[in-house]
Amino acid sequence: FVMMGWLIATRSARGAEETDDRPKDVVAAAVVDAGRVLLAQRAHPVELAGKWELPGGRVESGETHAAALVREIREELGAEVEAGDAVGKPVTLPNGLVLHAYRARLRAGTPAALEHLDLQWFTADDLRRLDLDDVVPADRDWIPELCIILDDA
Ligand code: DCP
Repeated sequence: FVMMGWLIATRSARGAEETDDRPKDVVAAAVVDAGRVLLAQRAHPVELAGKWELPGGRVESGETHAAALVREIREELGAEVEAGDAVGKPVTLPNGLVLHAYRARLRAGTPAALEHLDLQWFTADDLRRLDLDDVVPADRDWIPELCIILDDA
């Protein structure tokens, strides 16, 4: 009984983040179609709400980045994509999560804002005009490479 009490006490003393043994990787999709890239406006948390991001989410245990990207876009946008090459360099967040962006091609369906405030297609010129304050901080470094990708498209 003493042992059980100790177990319960140490488990509940730990924060939720320390007991989170999921992979630290987050994947984000640069869906490019007709010379434009799809950005999604975050609904949460408050500090990121209203800011544009490449849609995506956390990789699950045993899942490849490509599979996570396909799953997240299906869940968040209701569309089917195929994952492609990496975009830019991975970005490490202060909380230890590591973000990886990949190009993605639409296979089926029309993206819809199922979990975001809004979706918008951006040309390279639209991206250059975009105020970086309106972009999720971690995604800002990817904007120049996205412009190059769109200029080449
Ligand atoms: N993130 C980011 N830029 C992106 C995508 C994600 O900075 N283009 C960050 C925001 C969060 C973390 O990555 O800190 C996880 O993103 P989401 O909340 O979108 O992912 P999930 O829905 O998978 O997270 P959870 O399962 O924790 O709810």
